[in-house]
Amino acid sequence: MTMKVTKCLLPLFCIIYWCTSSFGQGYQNPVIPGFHPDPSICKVEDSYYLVTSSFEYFPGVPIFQSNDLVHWRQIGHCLTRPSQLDLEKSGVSGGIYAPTIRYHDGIFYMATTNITGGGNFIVHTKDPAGEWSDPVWLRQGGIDPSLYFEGGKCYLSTNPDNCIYLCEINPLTGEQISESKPIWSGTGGRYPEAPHIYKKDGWYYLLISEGGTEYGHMVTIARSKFIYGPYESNPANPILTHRNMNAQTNPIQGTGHADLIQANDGTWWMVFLAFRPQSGQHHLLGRETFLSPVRWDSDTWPVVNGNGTVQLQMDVPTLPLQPDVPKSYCTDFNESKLGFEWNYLRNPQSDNYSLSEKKGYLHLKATTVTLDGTSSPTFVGRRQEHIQFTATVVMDLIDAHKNDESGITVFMNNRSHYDFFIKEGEGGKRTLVLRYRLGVFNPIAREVVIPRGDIHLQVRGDKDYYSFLYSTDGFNFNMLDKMDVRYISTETAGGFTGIYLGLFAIGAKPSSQAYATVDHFGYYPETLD
Ligand code: 6LW
Repeated sequence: MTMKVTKCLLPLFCIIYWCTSSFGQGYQNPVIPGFHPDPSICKVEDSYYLVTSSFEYFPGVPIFQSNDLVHWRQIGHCLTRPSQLDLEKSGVSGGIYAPTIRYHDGIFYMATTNITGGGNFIVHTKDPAGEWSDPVWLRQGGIDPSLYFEGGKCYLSTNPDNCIYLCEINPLTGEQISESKPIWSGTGGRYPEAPHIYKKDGWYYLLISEGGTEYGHMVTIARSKFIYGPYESNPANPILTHRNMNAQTNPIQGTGHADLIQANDGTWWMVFLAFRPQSGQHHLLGRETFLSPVRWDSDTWPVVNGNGTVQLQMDVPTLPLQPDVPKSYCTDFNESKLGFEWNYLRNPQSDNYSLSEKKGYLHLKATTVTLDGTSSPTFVGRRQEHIQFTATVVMDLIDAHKNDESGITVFMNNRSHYDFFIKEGEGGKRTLVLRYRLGVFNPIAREVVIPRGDIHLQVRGDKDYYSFLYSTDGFNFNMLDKMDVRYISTETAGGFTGIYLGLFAIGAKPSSQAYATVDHFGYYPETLD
């Protein structure tokens, strides 16, 4: 065990990267990098809480906490039990769509949609880092449920029929108390969605997104003296978009799906999603969470960062920036639980994963469920958060028979992934394989013979390629091959998610007793991209 701890501290295996923290002004976007779309935010005293969508991954709806809106720390997930989150058979970007988080009268509420089954629902808790309630289901259809509390009432908005609808509900039972009424269909952009209502200076403001979650994405706003309208559109809409000429070469694209928050010092801020194209017009990291200051004077419309565009490096005054805790990207599997960054695909079979068989090792039991279907394979992964990174895993495959396999996958979804793995051959022969799944194609790209025992598998990401390297000693790495990022990008693969780096084990036969022993896993960014 001492050996393992020492190994993990070696900079070659694990870089502990100190997040930039300062007390000056300015910050780096995205504030939560990697696949973290559809952010929603609320505040309790000096603490901010933020949730994002999670689709076919389990647990669902990661929740983050911050004191300065710039540095976010994950404190858990809202949906941790199968009774809250049934992901059975959820295919590409099934499962959990956009969540909303609100705090009212000592209770946190999170409303979201399970698109694969059940529709819109709410869970609640008094402790956002602890367990959340079982769901109460909502009658009003559409997606992107949002809650607005006022005077003992709770209003629900969603977007059935390409229009934002509003009704009154009981958020603890889900019961609908008033008829659903259409209130605004936006400025004419496709997919009016992501509604949130705020009250300011005697006006109800209705913030939505339009244009779809692609290059035409935009945030628009309307207001009314009455909650059910009529809503008048802001003449300066959209208030945030990168679809125009002034953002043509901006490395951030697809800005939309926003939520607003007023800090205790009176300043207003917007969190929203966007993506960072690479290798031409392709994005791999999914839609990420960004932050922008908002100027919102009395009785006027909100203005996002001056002209409705944002930058990676935001040179603006911030809240007092808190010194961040050092962020470790290395997992040595010494703890009794995996960190919050690790997720499963759909509802996992818990006895296929163990951290207790051998101290300091993750055991992955091979099953016949592959990465290509809609059942839950033996897979546990973390997000790619940076365009340039290196990830190294040290692992072995035990008690394997012919064609059992285990390794690391660069996984966009069940139809688009690159798999790099140890494969058991005949008579003790063992190979290392690079295989790709691109739609209906599933060929082996490369295969080499390797010795038995621990092997270091390394994936390096850059703007254009994923490179796959291996080593038997952890110092000398050989390149097996590299694969083009574009074939598994969102533009090619479709869906709403981003790349996961996943550890997996697959048995060729139901009788397989094979399991992988994972010694440690290091992920580190090469640059602060
Ligand atoms: C989400 C919708 C959207 O529900 O994408 O970009 C959908 N916005 O509001 C899935 O994330």
